[in-house]
Amino acid sequence: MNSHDLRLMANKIRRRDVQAVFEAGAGHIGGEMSVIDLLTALYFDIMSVNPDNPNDPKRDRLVLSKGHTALALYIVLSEKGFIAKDEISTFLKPHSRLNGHPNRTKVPGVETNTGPLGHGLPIAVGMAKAAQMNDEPWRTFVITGDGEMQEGSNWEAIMAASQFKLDNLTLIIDHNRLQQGARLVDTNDVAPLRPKLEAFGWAVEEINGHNMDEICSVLAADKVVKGKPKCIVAHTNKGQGISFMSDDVAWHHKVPNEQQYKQAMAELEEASQ
Ligand SMILES: Cc1ncc(C[n+]2csc(CCOP(=O)(O)OP(=O)(O)O)c2C)c(N)n1
Ligand SMILES: [Mg+2]
Repeated sequence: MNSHDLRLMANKIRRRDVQAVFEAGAGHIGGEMSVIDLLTALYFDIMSVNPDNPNDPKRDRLVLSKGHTALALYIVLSEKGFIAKDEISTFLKPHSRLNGHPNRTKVPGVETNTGPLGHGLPIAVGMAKAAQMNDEPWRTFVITGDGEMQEGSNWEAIMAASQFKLDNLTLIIDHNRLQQGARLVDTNDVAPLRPKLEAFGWAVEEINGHNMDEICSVLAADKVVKGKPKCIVAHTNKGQGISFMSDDVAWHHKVPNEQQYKQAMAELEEASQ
């Protein structure tokens, strides 16, 4: 897909996400809007995955460590063909397999159960280590929230990845400057992230996490730095694409009312023209 088509796809995924949150009466809309461009680029440009064979041993792996934004992943997986598009309307309903956090035993294409923050990166380090030990070429990607980087388990995993020289591992930090109920700067400010990761022996790049060209370029296989794990600090906005949600901590898990829903859809519709 070229970057124009990737942008249209991300816009479509945003609209489906807003509709699903509105209909379900729950979700993590802010963090979903912030991660959708990253997920779209990964699944439609970067990763080698096969919806007809979700467990292909040679597939690339994506761990969505910020599992509270599962809905965004479900919609990407439905657009990619892993699950039916009309299944999205079951999100959070009784007996649906599309729970508030992703479950690998239920949903094809989900690599790891996540939700408790701070677990995805350690698991991804294990995946990348397995590929390295077996001399396999597949890559492991993991997306964490920036608030999530306050979890100590991440920093143990960061040390291990560097020690093991896991250059097949890419950590993408969705750096939207907000966590639940507060700004990072007012709680436990992990920024700036680049010098910390570099001090731990990682190769670090900073990008605009809503610019498709930048995302695709930085994630391309030819950007791998031999012997070093890679961290992409993706500068993003919580609520990206919707004016009244953007950069507002209230929209971590607030649900739009009917008027807000209509306005959000109209803004996204306009951006797709
Ligand atoms: C270990 C753990 N503590 C608390 C929570 C509750 N929780 C869910 S999302 C969230 C905030 C996450 O902020 P961030 O990582 O910045 O994600 P984003 O801004 O992308 O939504 C919290 C505290 C959790 N899921 N896991
Ligand atoms: Mg955040």
